Amino acid sequence: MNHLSNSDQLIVAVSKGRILKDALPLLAKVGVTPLEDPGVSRKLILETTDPAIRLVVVRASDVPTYVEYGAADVGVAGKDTLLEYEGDGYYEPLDLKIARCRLMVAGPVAPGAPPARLRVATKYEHITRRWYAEQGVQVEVIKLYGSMELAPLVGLADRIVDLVDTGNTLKANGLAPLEHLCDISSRLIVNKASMKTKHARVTALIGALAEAVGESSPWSNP
Ligand code: PRT
Ligand code: MG
Repeated sequence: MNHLSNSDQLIVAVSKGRILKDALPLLAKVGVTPLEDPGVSRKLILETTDPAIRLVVVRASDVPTYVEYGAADVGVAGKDTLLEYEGDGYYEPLDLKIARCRLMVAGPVAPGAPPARLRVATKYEHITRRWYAEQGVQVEVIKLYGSMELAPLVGLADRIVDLVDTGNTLKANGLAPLEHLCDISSRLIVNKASMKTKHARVTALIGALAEAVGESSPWSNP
């Protein structure tokens, strides 16, 4: 049985950090502004100016989990996070075109002789394995949780797979971009059950956001 009182309420999970920073102005355009500053408030669930929408601000890599399990109806997450998550328990109806960057292989500007088997350090273990498997290249993938750029400098890895925006971080560490895996931006994702049970609310939000990002055909492609 559905909780009828909940059928009109949406919970939106947004990645904290830079995605939240870019998502807040977009949400404001569709009438959704948190009543308390998420940067200051200690509350984990924030009421917004839309009485039917509440925000939860969570770690980037947790957004698809919240949405897949229906703890949030809708989420905002980087395509990098979604590709790494490898789940299909949600729809991905809209490219929000925020927090854009590129996922790249990078390595030292002046590399030594290449080893028989490259060691690649990354936070994106699955994406990296798939990428090199597609090329038929055998690599050793070393999972890191941050500061990938450090790995080649201290001999932990020959390459890294990381996000690049301006390229300044690579440059500052004597690294250069070598291969482009894909372009990244943040996406709107939707819980599959919510799409049915809260259809009107969910599609209204998708439509409003689509318009806000200049997308003409809102919900054409479930
Ligand atoms: O805390 P947690 O580990 O969960 O996440 P996080 O600290 O990585 O979160 P945050 O706030 O950095 O946001 C991560 C999300 O923002 C990513 O999943 C992307 O979808 C998006 N995004 C967009 C970026 C960048 N651009 C970006 N440039 N995330 C990270 N970077 C980093 C990159 O990893 C590198 O260290 O910025 C550096 C490169 O920037 P440039 O300008 O020097 O090239
Ligand atoms: Mg962080």
